[in-house]
Amino acid sequence: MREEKVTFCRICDPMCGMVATVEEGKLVSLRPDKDNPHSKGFACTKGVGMPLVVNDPDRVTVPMRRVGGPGEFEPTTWDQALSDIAARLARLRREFGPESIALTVGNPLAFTYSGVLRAKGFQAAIGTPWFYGVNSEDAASRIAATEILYANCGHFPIPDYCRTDVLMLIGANPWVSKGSLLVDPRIREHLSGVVERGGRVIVVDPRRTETAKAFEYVPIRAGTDAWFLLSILHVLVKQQLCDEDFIRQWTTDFDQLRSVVERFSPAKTAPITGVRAAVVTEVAEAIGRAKAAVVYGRTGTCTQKFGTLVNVLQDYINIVTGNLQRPGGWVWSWSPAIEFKELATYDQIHTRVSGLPDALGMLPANALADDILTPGPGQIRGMALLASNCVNTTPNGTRLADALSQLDTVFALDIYINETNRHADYVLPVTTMYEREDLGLLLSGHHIRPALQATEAVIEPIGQCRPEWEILDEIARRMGLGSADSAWVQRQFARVGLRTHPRTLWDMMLRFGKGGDLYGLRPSGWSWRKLLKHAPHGVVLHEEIPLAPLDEVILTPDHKIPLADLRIMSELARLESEQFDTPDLPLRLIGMREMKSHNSWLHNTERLMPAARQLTLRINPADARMAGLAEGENARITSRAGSIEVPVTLTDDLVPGTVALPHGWGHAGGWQRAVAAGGVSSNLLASTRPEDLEKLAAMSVLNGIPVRVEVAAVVTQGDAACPMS
Ligand SMILES: Nc1nc2c(c(=O)[nH]1)N[C@H]1C(S)=C(S)[C@@H](COP(=O)(O)OP(=O)(O)OC[C@H]3O[C@@H](n4cnc5c(=O)[nH]c(N)nc54)[C@H](O)[C@@H]3O)O[C@H]1N2
Ligand SMILES: Nc1nc2c(c(=O)[nH]1)N[C@H]1C(S)=C(S)[C@@H](COP(=O)(O)OP(=O)(O)OC[C@H]3O[C@@H](n4cnc5c(=O)[nH]c(N)nc54)[C@H](O)[C@@H]3O)O[C@H]1N2
Ligand code: SF4
Ligand SMILES: [Mo]
Repeated sequence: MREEKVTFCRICDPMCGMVATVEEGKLVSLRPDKDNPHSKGFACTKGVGMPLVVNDPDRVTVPMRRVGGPGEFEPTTWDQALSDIAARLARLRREFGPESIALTVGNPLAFTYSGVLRAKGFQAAIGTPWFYGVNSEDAASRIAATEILYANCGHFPIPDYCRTDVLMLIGANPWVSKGSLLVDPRIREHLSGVVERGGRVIVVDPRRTETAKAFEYVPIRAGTDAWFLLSILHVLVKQQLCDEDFIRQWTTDFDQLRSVVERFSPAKTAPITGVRAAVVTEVAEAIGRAKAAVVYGRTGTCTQKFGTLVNVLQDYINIVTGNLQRPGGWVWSWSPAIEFKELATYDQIHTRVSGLPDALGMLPANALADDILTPGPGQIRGMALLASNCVNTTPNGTRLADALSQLDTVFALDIYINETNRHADYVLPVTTMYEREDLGLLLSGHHIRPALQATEAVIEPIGQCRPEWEILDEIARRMGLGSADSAWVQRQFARVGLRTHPRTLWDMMLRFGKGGDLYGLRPSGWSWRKLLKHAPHGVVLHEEIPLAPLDEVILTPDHKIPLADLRIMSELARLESEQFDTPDLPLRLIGMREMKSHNSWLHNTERLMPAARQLTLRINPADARMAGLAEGENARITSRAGSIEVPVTLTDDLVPGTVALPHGWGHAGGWQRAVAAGGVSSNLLASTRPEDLEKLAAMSVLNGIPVRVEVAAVVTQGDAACPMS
């Protein structure tokens, strides 16, 4: 039988509508859903390629138990795996306390509502403070900045570009990434719309990216954004382009900020940033004079040495120009659901060895190896890896892999055996997005056009796969903890057989929210069931973001934004004493995302990894010439943390002095095509040493890493056999 089922993609933030074709219970194809009012027929190549992942013969579809060295697994039964994991974790918990067990979560977990709920519940049931994840390679600095400025780190502002006149994108490449920490499948159309309306889009990036090619481009030297933004603020202040009324009403300590930015004239910052003073002045004037303007940055500005400071400076521009929470500015979107305020913490929990801060309850994954390997109280001995490939996606994977292999018990929930979980004792097979139901609420406060969609599972689980939540529930039950529910009461009910389905809680989050039906009291509102029945293609709730009053989003005690927080002032002092030149490592390494990659996990299909595709270092011809490298030749890249070899691609897209290398390559494990594609993890060049991390959010520095690039030594057979010679 052939059926078509309406659903949506959950690989990345836009959550594009899809129509799935299912034949005899098999997902055979996906196409963009033209009737979806949110994505209106858009979907990318990764999204429509998902059937190849769902049906991938390399996928883990039965529980796997490790029987030898890394990656040596044999199939086992669910019962054996669950009993053994539960017994071993229960013993660790009894003998060494709950803090001997940690969880590490990866990005795909954020796209399974039930997985997220039960991951937090599993943590609560065990009673461990240790919940690690890739925030430290992604958004922790955004979270820290949002807390420092607005005491509201659970809800970030987004750029209201559908109504703006000037948009400055700094460290973001939405043409490829499709937008991040904002939800907008029509982002290309909306950004182009700014220019069509007579406005401007200015892209500040060390690489002339796909986005930069579509708009105005300001090249910048990697890692120097703080100086650039300070000089923009300098011009805004000097030329009296600030909104004095707004500043008076909604901020404190503007005078202090003014005296700081006075020291950063465009003439002074130009030699550091490579952005000419005239360009800085022109951009600042455009922002300052526009009716509505907004600055938006993303991973390029988050994962750098001054990541939190840079995020704060971006917001300062939005704030002092009065563009906060006004049409076309930097705004808090409207969420139809209840928000998780209790998860909104920053700097409340700290890693055990170096005391690094959490961001939204998540500890930096770059601290994992230390926290596992350092003996003493709270040492980690057991680990749950939930949709994580941290050995590849966080710095110094070699040491982390070594640390994981020394743990007493590790289990992973994944669809593949990857570089990380090949060191686990068990890899348990989970459903993909098309084998489970969902209601996309987790990013519902970040929509450019607030929308809702729910989906049933499109096909039955493949093989013996189970959804994450059922597995975590069962392990907790066998450990004698009742279930993996967050609430103690629910865990007690589960002990007597009364289990709560995660859907009940999630539905409640919607029904009690601003877009909910209040269980019948608000008939125009929505519930999960009503969405499935009356809006299977999804529903757009507002064409434009309804803006809440400022005192509902600025949650500091006086509802004012501190412009001279001590943490930021001390980062500014550190910036001013920064020695930027590193003559032995003259170039700066940045990352880059490719259309056919998604972090580390979509490299195993022919569609996305055709035979000819390979990892290369992008380098400006002038830098290549200096290094003696020609197109396609092998380069050795050396940073303070490590050294790797990759062939080069020469391109004028990069400003001289900066080189770019995609992350997520260099595979091991069960994904054979990915392994065969070769390459190496760019994160071997990044550092996990606490003194090398960004100071306020413990960000890994992944952009602006000082490196040296030279011709790779030709390795002969004899050399390879004797690496010490
Ligand atoms: N150098 C450098 N490093 C980076 C970045 C960078 O820009 N530069 N970016 C960082 C960012 S922003 C992120 S988000 C991280 C991502 O880092 P990670 O989350 O560690 O890596 P991913 O490749 O996203 O996938 C993790 C695993 O999830 C599995 N998976 C896929 N779908 C599912 C599912 O439905 N359920 C389960 N249980 N597992 C699933 C995949 O098979 C994969 O093994 O990488 C970070 N690392
Ligand atoms: N195709 C694809 N799409 C993805 C992903 C993927 O891996 N592949 N990952 C998804 C995930 S998990 C996330 S978090 C988002 C991220 O979404 P984005 O942040 O929009 O994606 P990036 O391409 O990493 O954009 C970062 C940009 O910062 C630039 N940059 C690097 N260093 C600096 C610097 O020092 N200063 C400035 N100003 N710019 C700098 C880079 O050149 C790059 O253009 O993308 C998501 N979408
Ligand atoms: S943009 Fe993201 S959500 Fe949309 S189809 Fe592509 S991968 Fe899926
Ligand atoms: Mo990410």
